[in-house]
Amino acid sequence: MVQRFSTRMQRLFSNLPKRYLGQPSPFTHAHLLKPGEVTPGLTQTEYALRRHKLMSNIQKESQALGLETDHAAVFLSSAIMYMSNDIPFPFHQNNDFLYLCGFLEPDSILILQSRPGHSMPSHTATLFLPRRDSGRELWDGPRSGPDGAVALTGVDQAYPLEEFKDVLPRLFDEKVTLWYDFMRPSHHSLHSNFIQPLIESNIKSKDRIRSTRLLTQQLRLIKSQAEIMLMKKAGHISSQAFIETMHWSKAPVNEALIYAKFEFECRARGAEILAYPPVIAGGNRANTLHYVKNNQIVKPGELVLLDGGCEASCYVSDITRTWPMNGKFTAAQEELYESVLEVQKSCLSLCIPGTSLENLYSHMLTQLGNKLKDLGIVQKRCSDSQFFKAARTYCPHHVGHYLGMDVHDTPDMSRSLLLQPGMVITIEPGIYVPENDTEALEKYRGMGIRIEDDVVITEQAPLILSAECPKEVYEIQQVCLQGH
Ligand SMILES: [Mn+2]
Repeated sequence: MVQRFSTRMQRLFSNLPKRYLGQPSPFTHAHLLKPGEVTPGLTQTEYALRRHKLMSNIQKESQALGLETDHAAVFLSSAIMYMSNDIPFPFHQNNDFLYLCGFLEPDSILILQSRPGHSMPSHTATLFLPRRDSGRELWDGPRSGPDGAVALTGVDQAYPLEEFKDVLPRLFDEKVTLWYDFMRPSHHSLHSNFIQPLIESNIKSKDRIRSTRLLTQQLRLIKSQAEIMLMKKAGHISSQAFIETMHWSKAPVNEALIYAKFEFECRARGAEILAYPPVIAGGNRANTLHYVKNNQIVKPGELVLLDGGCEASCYVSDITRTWPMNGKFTAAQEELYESVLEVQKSCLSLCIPGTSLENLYSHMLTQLGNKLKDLGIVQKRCSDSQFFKAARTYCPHHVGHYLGMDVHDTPDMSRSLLLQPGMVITIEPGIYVPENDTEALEKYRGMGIRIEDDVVITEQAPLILSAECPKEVYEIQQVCLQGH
């Protein structure tokens, strides 16, 4: 099968139009893509295997349900979002759609159809996409068109979007189960123009519409070797950006400037965009967990918490570091910081197959409870359950989440799932002591500390994707004061 794919791939590459497509191609962007790659680091073969696995899982599920129908899985791209009239936001593709075909244009549909007379996972992959239009391309840039899309992505066939309306009714005329994310369609107008009317006019067939949410997330949960290489790249870029930002930042400084510096350092290293609006919180503002205003002055002697990460080649990183703005921790800052760091390392050492994010969360709360007792933040005479409760008060968020193409990746996958090699998670304990917390020792008030790393589960020791990013007290002080 691999031979068949690679021969086909070579043929398709040689057919690649020698013109700009709607996204980088190995012909136009040889600095980003090797021959046979659809997006950087991911080949046509890898995308074809993803579709093959999806159809194989659909087959298993339909067998379990006793469905004796043909199958069609439909995935919508994202739509362009507008900031104001005619002014688009940077386009971001729907990641389920992207995962299955690597196509980066808006207003497109991927359909995977079982082949009548053939057993699954054998299927036909078809893209419907915006037709070439010199008027629109003058404004928005080149489009791939059906020929470019087939040659680049390796799907079986592609047609202009308007032809989709001719295909869709057939899905219900014939005996077909439609697999489609009807609860959260990623493209409102494609959904309401094409698919919603069909679903509504076929009420009796509702049992023939099944969600793809869990199916795609189950695949995306376990990363391939190629995906882990891309996540390593994202972790490397973000870690280097942290080092540069830590070294450069001197108080007093506006959080906005730290934001700009961090984003610059990520993009200068090849990241396309930041993965999410970063939190850059000086002093007590670190106690606002989603502080993204980033517009206040960080004063000398204060800690700054930076929760940020880049997106590079469609994969993200998510790192948090907390460091002292004048380069040296005060005694109280160091006590609190070392406590969080010890808990974080303890959680990291447990990131092995067979445990779960929920188990790690319980472990974090127990460890944090002990630290709160040792630090004197919670009265020593409390009971164990009170320490546990205090840990939840001083760390109101979870220990971590799955990571991948999205920051909060595969959100419908339970945190009770046993970790397996190929899963990627974050580990991010924190202690937050608001300045108005009169219960806490005064010296700790107004500090919020979180330390977050990205971790690949392997058969052996966990692989820390953000390992280059300093977190020991002496390392941080060295980077801040002396450079690197
Ligand atoms: Mn996170």
